[in-house]
Amino acid sequence: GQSFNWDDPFLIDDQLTEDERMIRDAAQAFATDKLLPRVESAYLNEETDPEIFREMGANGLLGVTVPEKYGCAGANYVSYGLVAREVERIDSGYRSMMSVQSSLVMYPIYAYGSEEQREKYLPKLGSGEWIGCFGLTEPDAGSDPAGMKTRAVKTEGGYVLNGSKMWISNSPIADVFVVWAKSEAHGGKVRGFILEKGMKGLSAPKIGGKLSLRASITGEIVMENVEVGEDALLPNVEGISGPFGCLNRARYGISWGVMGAAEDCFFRARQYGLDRHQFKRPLAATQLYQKKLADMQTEIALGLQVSLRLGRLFDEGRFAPEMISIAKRNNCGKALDIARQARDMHGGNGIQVAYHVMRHAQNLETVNTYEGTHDVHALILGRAITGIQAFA
Ligand code: TGC
Ligand code: FAD
Repeated sequence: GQSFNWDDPFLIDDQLTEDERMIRDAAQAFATDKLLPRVESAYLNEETDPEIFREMGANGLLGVTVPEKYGCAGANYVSYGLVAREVERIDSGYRSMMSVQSSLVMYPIYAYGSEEQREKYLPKLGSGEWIGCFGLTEPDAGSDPAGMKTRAVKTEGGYVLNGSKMWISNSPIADVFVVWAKSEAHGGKVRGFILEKGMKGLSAPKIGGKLSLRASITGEIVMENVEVGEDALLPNVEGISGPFGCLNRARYGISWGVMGAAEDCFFRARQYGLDRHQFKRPLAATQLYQKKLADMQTEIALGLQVSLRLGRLFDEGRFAPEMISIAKRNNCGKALDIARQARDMHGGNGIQVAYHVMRHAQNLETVNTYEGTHDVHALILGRAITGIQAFA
């Protein structure tokens, strides 16, 4: 018969191709060697090392689905998900840095950009020489991005942009800004623009004071009469479905990523329970402790299987946004529960940075909120189930 692997109950590893396993192993080695040694001090000091982008690029982890022609791996979506899982096993903030660059900056330039834009930006974003950010959310438009106020007005040679974006990952250190604005010349429809650091009127102040995702820098994007040429416009998409097309990819990656964070919490809680003795026996010998471990194992096994299925559907071009909502919403919610449980199971040590679990739990608060909150994804599904739109 088949033996049971407690850390891979349904043999996910078996369901991967040789190429996928190779990318997964490379990402795991990179994450363990380069990210894990930095994360405690990065988190405590709220410091983001921009060098990480260069290192991720050198290891082929940026824009993994972008074709080799642009200096990227040209791998499939399952591989992208596996990279997210390995990076987020260390920290959700590091995975954010990677997924914003890959899904929210490189993907729209690849999918909606001109050949000139692709050639100009993709190789440097893929190598990590340039850092990208994605500006959709605004102070008064979060769950409802269609309510954005940022405007692009046509001039003789291009556009003038005015507005402000809020909660933008990477923005204070970004070289390239993919920004979404309503364009009067296009009937008020949302259009995408590529802005560059140093443009007159463009600034990106850091947002301090975060108690979550502290290893990933977050900022605003402020645009005061920023003038761009016609070549800054992403020519091949119009309407709010443009940014949503990027979010689909990022949300899919997050569904894998959070399972990596959850696995780290599960593995650590298991080991802690075996090592720590109270009442003259290991914590892991108690029924309550074992039940918690069984719940973690179950939710991780189910969540990974859903992400893998979704990745296969992506690679066949057969995904629907609602499928992504199920995976993003459920995997984030379960990962957050698992991290909180693991924190509790570590007792007092659980509040220490050296034990990692509380950092994961704090990070997952953000991941449960960004890219569509847990409740917003419920409403997307509720609309699909009932045919009734409950947002507004
Ligand atoms: P709705 O009326 O539903 O649709 C308007 C148009 O958009 C199309 N569409 C989609 N297209 C592709 N993919 C999707 N997932 C799509 N969802 C909708 C739709 O077909 C329609 O097209 P058309 O041509 O008929 O006009 O749109 P709505 O304005 O009512 O939106 C509702 C809602 C709540 C679903 C949506 O606004 C939403 O998803 N809100 C959440 C916002 C969000 O996720 N923001 C994320 C910001 S980026 C971020 O957080 C990065 S974090 C860093 C990291 O990833 O690590
Ligand atoms: P709100 O939309 O105000 O929601 C507040 C609460 O109300 C939530 O519980 C929500 O579920 C609920 N709610 C809202 N509408 C409804 C409704 N109709 N019915 C019932 N409940 C509702 N954005 C980017 O564009 N780019 C980025 O790189 C980026 N990075 C981020 C990094 C971090 C660290 C964080 C925290 C956020 C980031 N975001 C980014 C923004 C993120 O996508 C938004 O925070 C998120 O979409 C929620 O919007 P909001 O914060 O305005 O909350």
